[in-house]
Amino acid sequence: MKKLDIALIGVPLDYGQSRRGVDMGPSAIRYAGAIKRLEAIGHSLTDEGDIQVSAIERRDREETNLKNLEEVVQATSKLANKVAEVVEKGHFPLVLGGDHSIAIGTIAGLTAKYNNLGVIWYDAHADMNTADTSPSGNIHGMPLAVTMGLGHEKLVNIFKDGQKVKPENIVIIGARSVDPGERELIKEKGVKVYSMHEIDRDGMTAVMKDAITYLQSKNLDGVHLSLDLDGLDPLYTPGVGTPVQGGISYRESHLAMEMLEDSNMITSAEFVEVNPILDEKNKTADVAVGLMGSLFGEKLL
Ligand code: HAR
Ligand code: MN
Ligand code: MN
Ligand code: MN
Repeated sequence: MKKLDIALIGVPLDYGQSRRGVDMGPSAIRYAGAIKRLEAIGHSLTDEGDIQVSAIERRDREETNLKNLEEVVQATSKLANKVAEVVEKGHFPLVLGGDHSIAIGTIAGLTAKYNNLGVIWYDAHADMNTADTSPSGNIHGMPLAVTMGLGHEKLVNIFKDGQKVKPENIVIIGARSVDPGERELIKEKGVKVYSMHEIDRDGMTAVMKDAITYLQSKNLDGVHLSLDLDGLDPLYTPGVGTPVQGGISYRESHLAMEMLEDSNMITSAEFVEVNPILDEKNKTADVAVGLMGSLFGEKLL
């Protein structure tokens, strides 16, 4: 693989959901050796540190069912600016979460460089709720809808107004917990979904080949990988806030990363939802770093 200038950006945000601890994800992933691992492959890496996340003290909070909306808007806006800055310098952004609401900022910032961006959403969930369909009010269940231009205007208009990615440029892999409103939106917008059913039936090799061919047909100028560690089975990644049984295996996930590396299409990535409080001896962060190894060109032999 060609040598990259990777810019590592931590986002210690846990306001997009209701279980504390995922804000320690960036530390856990750094502790698991992300930097050394990527440098050993031959890439050069700059640690840009963490985006500042703060609780907002104000009385005039807008009436909304979205939890911690102001905090998420502020943190993701800062992240979008940072991602835009590094991507314009020619670096490969590697963003460490934090809960999955951070993808709103990452993807918004990427539009500074990419005009026809593709997104691979590796996740047990579709994350395509809006305020109207969300069963929880948790913003980490909404980033993919926001990216398509649907949802609260404060989220949709981060960095620049409106839609950031076309629905037909999105591929979801690993879905097995999809809410009724999300299911409707998937159909209505024509989002490509490889659920656990397709992975079981056809195998990960066929699924990834198909996903890659699909995205290659879209004339994209970049592809972002948004990897939620709950896409894997909780057997391998127990340290996540919303585990769902029956997920993608460890080996299938490595294979998927290796096939993406072979495709040469990935231009940015993020690893989210690592919660060290819920984890077993940093196992989930270790898996995240291992997958980064495969994605960035580590070879077994
Ligand atoms: N679909 C549910 C909701 O919107 C659960 C979402 C959980 N999301 C994540 N990210 N962990 O994938 O509340
Ligand atoms: Mn916190
Ligand atoms: Mn997610
Ligand atoms: Mn998820």
